[in-house]
Amino acid sequence: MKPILYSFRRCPYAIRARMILDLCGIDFCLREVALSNKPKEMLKASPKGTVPILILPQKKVLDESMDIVFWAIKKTSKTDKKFLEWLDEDLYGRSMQLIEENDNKFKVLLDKYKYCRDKKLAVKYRQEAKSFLYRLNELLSNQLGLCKNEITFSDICIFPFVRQFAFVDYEWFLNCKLDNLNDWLQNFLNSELFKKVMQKHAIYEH
Ligand SMILES: N[C@@H](CCC(=O)N[C@@H](CS)C(=O)NCC(=O)O)C(=O)O
Repeated sequence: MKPILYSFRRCPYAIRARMILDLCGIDFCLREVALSNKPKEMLKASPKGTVPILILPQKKVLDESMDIVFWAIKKTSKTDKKFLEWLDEDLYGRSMQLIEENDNKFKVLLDKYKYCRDKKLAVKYRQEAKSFLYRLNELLSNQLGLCKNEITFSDICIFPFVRQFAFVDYEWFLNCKLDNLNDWLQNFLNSELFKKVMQKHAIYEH
């Protein structure tokens, strides 16, 4: 039996999970949910009701995107040593520092910026979030990925959030002259991996 992934197409945490699962070559059954009408079985498996959720064949439930990421990396590393390197202490430490800042600070400001009705306040949140973008841009000034001279899991885990932020007001983003970050963003947007995980699926009938 394949693992089941409860997902929501545009959710950045779910995009993160789908990209890693696909990159790691893990075959899974996708269940697209409407956040306004979550399947009972999904809520039974994880009452907190967030996506993504991965249900493993032995009914083990992973309901945090980073748990799904590490489960996929460990599973696939048995056959491809490249993924094992992602878990090396130094790379892992630097990656997690960025991902935690993304999830705990940048994402909060992103939501405030994106959903704030007061234009002045929105600009204030955008300004506060900008320093993280500049840091990412700086990291990309002499290497292809955020933590190494190639794309690793931190790039995949953070990209969906930068994408969301950039497209709130793409003209503003372009005016920031975050050229390295914009190139990195465009490479992801044009990748087969991203196009594949963004394919539309009918809502899971329950
Ligand atoms: N820490 C969780 C966060 C997941 C999360 O907040 N997902 C949002 C969608 S982007 C969600 O499901 N929210 C529940 C809702 O809107 O009802 C993770 O990393 O998986």
